[in-house]
Amino acid sequence: MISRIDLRGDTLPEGGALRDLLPRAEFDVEAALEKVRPICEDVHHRGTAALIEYAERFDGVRLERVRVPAEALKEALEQLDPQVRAALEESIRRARTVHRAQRRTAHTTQVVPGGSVTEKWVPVDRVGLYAPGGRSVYPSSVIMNVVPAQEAGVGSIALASPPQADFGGLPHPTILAACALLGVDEVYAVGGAQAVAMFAYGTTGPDGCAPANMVTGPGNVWVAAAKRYFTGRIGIDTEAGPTEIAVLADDTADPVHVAADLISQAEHDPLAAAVLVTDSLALAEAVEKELEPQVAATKHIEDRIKPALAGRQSAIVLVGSLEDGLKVVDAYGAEHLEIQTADAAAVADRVRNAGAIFVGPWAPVSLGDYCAGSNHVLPTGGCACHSSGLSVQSFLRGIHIVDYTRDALAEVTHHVVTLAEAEDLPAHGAALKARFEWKVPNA
Ligand code: HSO
Ligand code: ZN
Repeated sequence: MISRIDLRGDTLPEGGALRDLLPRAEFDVEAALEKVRPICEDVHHRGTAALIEYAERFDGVRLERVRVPAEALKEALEQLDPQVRAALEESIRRARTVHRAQRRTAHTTQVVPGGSVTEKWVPVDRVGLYAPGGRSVYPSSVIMNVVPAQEAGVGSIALASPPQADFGGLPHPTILAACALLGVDEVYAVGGAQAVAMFAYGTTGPDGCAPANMVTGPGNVWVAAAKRYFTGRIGIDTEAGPTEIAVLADDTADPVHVAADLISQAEHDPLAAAVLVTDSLALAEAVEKELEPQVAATKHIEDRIKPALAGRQSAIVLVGSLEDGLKVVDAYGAEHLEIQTADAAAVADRVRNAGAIFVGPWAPVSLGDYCAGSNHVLPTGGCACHSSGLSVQSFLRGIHIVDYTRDALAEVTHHVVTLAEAEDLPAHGAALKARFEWKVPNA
């Protein structure tokens, strides 16, 4: 059901060469971009009329309007199963606790007497959040996007999610209920690339949506392509490819837990990746054995879990030592990395590349998906080597405020002039000289 990559006995190659030995899903955003471009431009030119047309074409729904009425949000919350409501509330509470602690305050550095630089943190004005529909109706992702934006102080938050034929053209009721719980009242029944275009360009008219400065949230390859299309014009979180779990485990790990955790993320998508990295052949064999009955006992077997585990993006990677295991997980840069080894905290401490790290037997990825307090919007496809998961910081801009007195400027003028001349930009230097009767200090 899952292939093996045996790296024992070899000296591991470094960096990119090691990464090339490891499994990864094909996620061709560039190819999708071709199809997405005309859709985005159509939304630009025709606004809501285009959105209504795409809802019919892609979602099979004839919409009168795209803005979800306030009563629909209220009703979705009233009809929400009380246990689901309690679980969502707990998830929100924990996420708020963690994200509130991430807030930054302004900091002033006195560079020289009379010269200071302050860094202040300002939230973006308006954010558009995307919540997928179809196979992935995840109210938990609404929480993971909305909470950090709110805690950052973003003043205007709108959400888009595809219209569902089964729910009278509204987004899924649990998505609406999550919005109501979080106090998000501007919601659009718009899906896919067209939702990103709606936020990027804005639309006018009675159901118009004001343009947003940023778009965040998971989605399929079309959503990722639209985010790439608008990068530069708006801010994005990440392009969010298929989910990945890597488990670094030794012979102390419980194969039942490891198999269950691999399956848990394989459940998302046939392209989801499940990778076990271990120095224990006995564990590898036990996990392989354990996968069969556990897969057979769960739900989305044929359409997602089996293709995900059997796909080229998943594997059991055998390594000669835990040291090599660490090199492998760093080269892979998993979205989620579990450490199931002796002294797991010390091993976790040494990991450099991962979206989030789950330490020891009692912190499975599923906990982080819902109720750890951590964020589940994380870099995929190896982007953990350069990017972080969604946080309060994602929605803030750090602005430097430069404040110098006359004396402090005079004291450094000769250095500025020298550098300006070295760069053949004399007018830069002249901007300072114009303020003084120029004389090289200490000359
Ligand atoms: N594991 C997914 C998030 C998710 N899981 C939503 C369940 N619902 C990507 O981090
Ligand atoms: Zn998940």
